[in-house]
This record gives sequence, structure tokens and C-alpha cells, in this order.
Amino acid sequence: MTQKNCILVGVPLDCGKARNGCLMGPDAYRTAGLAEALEALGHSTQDIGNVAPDPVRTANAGHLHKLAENIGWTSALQRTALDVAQTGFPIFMGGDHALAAGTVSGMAAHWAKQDRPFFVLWLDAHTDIHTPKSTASGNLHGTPVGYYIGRDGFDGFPDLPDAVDPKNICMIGIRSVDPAENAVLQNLDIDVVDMRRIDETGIATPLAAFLDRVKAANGVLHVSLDVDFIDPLHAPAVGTTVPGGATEREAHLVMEMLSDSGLVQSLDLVELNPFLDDRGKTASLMVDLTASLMGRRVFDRPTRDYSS
Ligand code: Z70
Ligand code: MN
Ligand code: MN
Ligand code: MN
Repeated sequence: MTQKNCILVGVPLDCGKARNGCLMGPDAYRTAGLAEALEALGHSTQDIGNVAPDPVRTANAGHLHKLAENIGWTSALQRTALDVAQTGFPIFMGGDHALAAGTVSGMAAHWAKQDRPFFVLWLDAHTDIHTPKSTASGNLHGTPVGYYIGRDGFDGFPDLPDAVDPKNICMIGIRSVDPAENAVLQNLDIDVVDMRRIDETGIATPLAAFLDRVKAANGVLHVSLDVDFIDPLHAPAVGTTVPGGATEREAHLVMEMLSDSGLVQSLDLVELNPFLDDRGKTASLMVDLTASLMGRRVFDRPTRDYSS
């Protein structure tokens, strides 16, 4: 991979669900040596510290957990993403997944200005495609995809500058979908790769097909990596553990294929709750996965063609 100017952005957002601890995520990545790992790969790396949410006075409404705080983070992160994308490769160190409403919409706005088609790879156990109206839990970390594709129901949130086309989204690792989410997914062209499909074809086949589409469109890719994409056996530091996730080896393969593709331009690391970790193993795994994405290899080898 060509050398990048990595910009580490701390996002201690913890308002997307009730269980606290994701606010410690950015410092756990710093402690686990994220910047050092990137520098060892030859990338220049700058940690710009932590972002703060915009102050928002909207009343907290109904069963929605910390609505005002979520709105304030979305506007602040949209601005931050637009800003840092001009000078480098942003790595958003979360923070729970509610942050992706701001980071993904900001990156989409950045690439719309450059007239480049924008694609999202969503690595997660969950589809996070609720709206504030459809969520049963009231946890807004279940809604960022709904926001950045432009679903109705986000009253009080900043206007969406450029919606992401559902056809440009691939979700991999999916194994927990609410009925209201399933219903909306039936009417959208998101490529949802659930664990069954991974078991049937291997994880490389659907990923390679998606990367081919990005490449053919001359597109750019944002990767949003939720800790719970990985099986809790390897990645226990997450509030919502869902058994049956990707193995450590599958996760590394995904990152290596992404690195080979040269298509990735920005990354979210989300849902790490260091309070629940086992001697830092999840934070360290997330750093190692980021290193694989950014070019770390055991051995160099010619790029493989996975398509059938
Ligand atoms: C559920 C909800 C969720 C992440 C859990 C779960 C959402 N669909 N997202 N963990 N990252 O509450 O809406
Ligand atoms: Mn909270
Ligand atoms: Mn998620
Ligand atoms: Mn999840």
C-alpha cells in the first residue's frame, strides 16, 4: 500500500446506548499503540486528539437515549470528517457506532465534492438501519445507516448533505437483525452478507465481488468496523456480544484484501468498551486489524483473484 497521512481522530462518544465505557475507546487505542503500528508501516501519523460534541438544546425525547447528545455529535463529526479528509486518511477511534452518522455522512460529502462515487463496507453483527421512529430499544447506535442513506424520521438532526446510495453499501458479518430492519432491507439494494453466506462461500468471495464493483465505478471506500463483527471469543470488549461472529483469521483476511485493493480512504473503529476487555486483547486485536488494513503482511504474495 502506498504511504498515507493517517489522521487519528478520537471520538469518545458514549451516547448511542445505555451501557457506558466506549468513551475510553480512543485512549485504549492510544495505549495499545495504534499510532506506533501505523508509523512502523511507514505511514505518517498525526493524532489530533478528541472531538467534542456540539452543544444542542433539543429536548431529550421519549424513549430515545440521549437524543440531544447524539445530534450534537453528528453535526460535529460531519464537520470534522469534511475537514480532515482534505489532508489525509482519517481513522475515527470510537466511541460507539452512533458516531458513523457523522463520519460516514461527512466522508460522503467530501467525496461528492470530488465527483467520486462513495461506497461503504459495514463490518458488523448488526445492520444499524433503524430510524429514531423505528428503534425499539431507543439506542441510537442502531440508527447510523438509516441516517446516512437518508431515511425519514431524523427530526432535529443536521440536514444530510449527500445521502449514501444503498446500492453502494455492503454489510458483512450480519447475524442480529430486528423485524423493522428486515422489513426495510427487503426494499433496498444493500448487499447484506450474513454469517450463513460466509459459511457457504467463505468470506473472500462476497468481499471480492463488492471490491470489483467499487473498482469498476472508480469509487472510494469507507470501512466501518464494529468490534462485534468479530466473535466475542476473540473480541470480548463490547456491550452487545453476539456469538457466531467472524474469526480472527477471517477478520485479518478481510483487512488484507482491503489493503490489496487500494480502495479504502477512511476507517471507523467502533464499539470498543475497554471496561469490558480482557487484559487489552480486544484493543490490541483492533490495532492489529488496522495494521493489516494499512499494509502489514506476514509474507508478500501476488494478489489472488477470488471471483468465480
Ligand atoms: C438493535 C437495536 C446494535 C450495535 C447493537 C441492536 C443495535 N438492533 N448496534 N450493537 N453496534 O437496539 O436497535
Ligand atoms: Mn451512555
Ligand atoms: Mn454497529
Ligand atoms: Mn454491532
